Parts: sequence; C-alpha cells; structure tokens
Amino acid sequence: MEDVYIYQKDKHRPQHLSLKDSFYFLTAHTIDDIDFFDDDIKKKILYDVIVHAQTLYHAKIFGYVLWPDHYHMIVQLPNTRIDRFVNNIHSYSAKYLNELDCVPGRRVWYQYWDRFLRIQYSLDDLYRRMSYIMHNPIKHGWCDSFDTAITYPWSSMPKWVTMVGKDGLFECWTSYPVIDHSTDYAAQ
Ligand code: NI
Repeated sequence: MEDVYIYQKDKHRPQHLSLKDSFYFLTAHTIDDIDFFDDDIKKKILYDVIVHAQTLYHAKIFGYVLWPDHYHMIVQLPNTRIDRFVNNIHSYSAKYLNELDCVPGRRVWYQYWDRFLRIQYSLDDLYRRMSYIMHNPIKHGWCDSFDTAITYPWSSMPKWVTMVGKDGLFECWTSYPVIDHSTDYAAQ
C-alpha cells in the first residue's frame, strides 16, 4: 500500500490528502472473534485482498493494522460506498481463507464499524487514529513499548517510520495520546 499517510507537523495539508473525499476509521472483527488469520500466510491473504480492493475502489489506505481476529484501517474513499469496499474485502478474504482451510462456505467475518473522520477543519481526528493504531500492538499484548509497537509487521507502521522517522511518529504519539475507547466498540 503505497499511499500510507504522512504525519507532517505544522503542515496544513498533508501529502495525498484530498478533503473532498471521505475518511473513515474502520474496524472489523471475525465471527466469535475466532483467530482465523493466525499466521503469516493467512494475514497475507487478507493483506492482498485489501490491496486489491484499494485499487478497485480508488481508495487510499493511510493506516492499517491486521490481527488474527480483527483489523483497523484509516481509509480515504472517493465516495461514501464504504459498504462495497468492506464487503469486497470480506467476501474475497473469506473465500481464499476457506479454500486454504478446505472449508467452503464457512462464515469468517462478523461485522464492521466505521467512524467518519471529521477532518475538514482539523486533522486532529486523523492523528488520534494514527496514535490509536500505534498503540494497538500494546493494547493487544504483542509488545509493551512504543519502540517495538511501531515495528509490528502487519501494519502501516514500518512504512510510516520510513516516511517520517521514529521521532515524527513519537511526536504524533505524544501530541495525540490514545484516549480510552473502551466504550467505543468500533475502536476495539
Ligand atoms: Ni485492535
């Protein structure tokens, strides 16, 4: 995914950002929170399907993190048909995963939640969601530090590091600290 987001302090409008489009923070869970995507081959299936949907729907994915039972994504769509975008990802990832596991027709995905990001006047909402993604490996017990979290391979974070450096990400992390999303199911 080439269009991952660039955090640029003091820049009014970051690269690739077209404000006429719709930005969403998206979270989707597998059915019964089953760890369907529990190895690299399976996560690669999900990743490839997401890349394909990105091209098909002219979406730009600025951030993502993939886990065995859910994923989060910050995505820009040129229209508001996020349902088609998500349904494409879910139907093809289920189809390919089920082929691999030899269980045709098995239900894989439960539901998704999207939050429209209000960034017309301020990018704070976007930066907060970037921090949320950076915090996710800690939240889900993969590691316990910022330095390790940003190396999580199934995410946009390694790409973010190459674009703005660890210092740039740390600045975002400290300027937009993760707030408690425990009552916000879309953000789990
Ligand atoms: Ni999560």
